[in-house]
Amino acid sequence: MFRSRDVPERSRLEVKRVPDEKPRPFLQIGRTGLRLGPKNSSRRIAELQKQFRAHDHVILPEFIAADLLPLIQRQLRRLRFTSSVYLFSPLHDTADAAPSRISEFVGHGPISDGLAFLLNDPNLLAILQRLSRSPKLASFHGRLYKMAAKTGNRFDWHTDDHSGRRLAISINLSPRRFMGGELQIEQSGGQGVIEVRNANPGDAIVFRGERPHRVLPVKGKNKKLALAGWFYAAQPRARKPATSRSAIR
Ligand SMILES: O=C(O)CCC(=O)C(=O)O
Repeated sequence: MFRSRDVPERSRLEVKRVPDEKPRPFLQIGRTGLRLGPKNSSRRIAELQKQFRAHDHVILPEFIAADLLPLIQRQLRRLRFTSSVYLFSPLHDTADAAPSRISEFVGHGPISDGLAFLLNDPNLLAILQRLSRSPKLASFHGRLYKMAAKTGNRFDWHTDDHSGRRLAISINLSPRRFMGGELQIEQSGGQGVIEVRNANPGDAIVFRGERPHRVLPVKGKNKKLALAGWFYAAQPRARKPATSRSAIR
């Protein structure tokens, strides 16, 4: 559980923006399954481990490879979205005293099951476990969400350190580049807030969900479509429904 003494006043923390870069893809899911960069894997994993330890996240460029992404995006067009609102207990600091609010449109369709299958690949779980130096990662569960400027949804500050969640991921599946929707993560030791964008469709951010984090609203006309979820210590049990849910389309 999140403890008040860990939390400096968030509004006073400096925000460091991680510049958009285009490093070579290393770990990818493509039409033929999981792909790991052919050369120097151990060196790349060591670099990623270092980055993860220092910054509480790593970016995996083109995590969904170019030969698979358009097929997924085609399926995403057929998704039915429902709106959900989750309320989290306040993170105990003076800047965020109100309950945190996660307001999202969640997509349901066969593609959700397909992506869940791909992200439960035991080899992927083992690599991410190594990269993040997590204890055993046994399964993945996530959901597809969309954010648009006109609906104004955002994820307020919250933590994901419950229900056996050990590691978080957010994969950008948007058909077009969007503005806003950045992920901010409060770093440990009062080091400030780091702001990350997985700007290119297919890119993923793997991050320490136990650190307080939030997603800023999307701006402009293009929406954000993402698969966000968690790697768990065990096979997840049946989940509770959201606190409010209504079909919108
Ligand atoms: O999609 C993201 O960037 C983060 C999502 C998130 O914070 C969550 O699902 O709890």
